[in-house]
Amino acid sequence: MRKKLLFLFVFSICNYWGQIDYSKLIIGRNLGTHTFHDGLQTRIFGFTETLSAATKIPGPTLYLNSGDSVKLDFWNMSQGAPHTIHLHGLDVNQQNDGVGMLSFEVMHTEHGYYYFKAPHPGTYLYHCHVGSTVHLQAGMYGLVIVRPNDGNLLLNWENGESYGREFPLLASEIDTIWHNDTILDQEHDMTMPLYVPATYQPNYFLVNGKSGTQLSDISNHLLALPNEKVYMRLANIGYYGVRYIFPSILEARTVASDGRPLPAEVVNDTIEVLPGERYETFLQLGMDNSYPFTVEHFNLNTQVISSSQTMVIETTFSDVETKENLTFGVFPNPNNGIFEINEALTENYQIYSLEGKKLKESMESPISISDYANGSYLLCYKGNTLFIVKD
Ligand SMILES: [Cu+2]
Repeated sequence: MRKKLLFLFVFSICNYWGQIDYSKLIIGRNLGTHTFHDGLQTRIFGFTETLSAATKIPGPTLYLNSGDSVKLDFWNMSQGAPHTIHLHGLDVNQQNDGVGMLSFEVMHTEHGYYYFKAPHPGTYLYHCHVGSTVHLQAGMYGLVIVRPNDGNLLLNWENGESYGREFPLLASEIDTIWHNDTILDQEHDMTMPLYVPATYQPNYFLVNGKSGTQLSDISNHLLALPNEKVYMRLANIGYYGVRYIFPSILEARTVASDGRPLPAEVVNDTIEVLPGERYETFLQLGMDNSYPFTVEHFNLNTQVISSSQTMVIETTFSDVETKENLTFGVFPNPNNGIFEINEALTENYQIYSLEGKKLKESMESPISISDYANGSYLLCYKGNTLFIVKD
């Protein structure tokens, strides 16, 4: 009996660690340059995926599937300070949690493995935990996104709600005085203060590493198809609060926080994301060309808003990334105007002209556009938009 138990124990251990579903090399570096919207350049620390890649704010997003056994192979190529990877919000054990004194630090030219399971779909963070807030402020942070277990790109969790496209937004800020004078000029001084100073006064406010006029610049518009339902993954890794204010027409519904579904969705156009928090919010786009929204950074002690910036969701028929994993398709190609959706209909579909006029809303199957003029139309179903052509 005892032998059998021992065998089972050894087998289950081997099985647990033997099957790595997701393995990734991450490199920590102390040499990077960040350019702000006004042209100011500052040195940063950061994470990259390859030795030749430039260090950027934020670091690479890690995309996992729920249930994955994950191995991160972390190399410190920093020319000095030790680094770690703290997996913020993920249920990892202490050894793999990346809090230096409680697990391990990775020294210069050395590497270490982080192992964990990712059972809950959602939005998470990772950052270096050395000096607690100090290396983080220097630029060592990024997002972890856990998808449903089948890797579905367009569903928030198993048996969850589908969407046409997602936009992860990671907010942060930089006080260039503290950043340069305290952190980067004294990076080898282990007596430097490990907390956010009372004089902390960020002068650059970032979302996905972009600041100021960059955020509303056309090159940084978030592109979607008309009528898509989009999923915002709103995260904050700064020390200020962040407030997103969406236009009411987008019917913002927040359905998850910190990697767990909320007991009930919260319908509110304003979503506050405090340091370390993550929220997941649906927006229903219409046929307008653009949907500007506001992002504010505010001081947590005084509530004073230090920055108010505009970002834009733009609807377009071109330049939108192709979807590799659309949740539905149609057959046959509807060039004679009669076709079906390749799954049992559970809700209405809508057909729009390219000018945005709704031509039909129905659950009728097969779908007929045979009495429409030849040309392209949009078929919207479960938050996804598909082009259909009658010729
Ligand atoms: Cu570090």
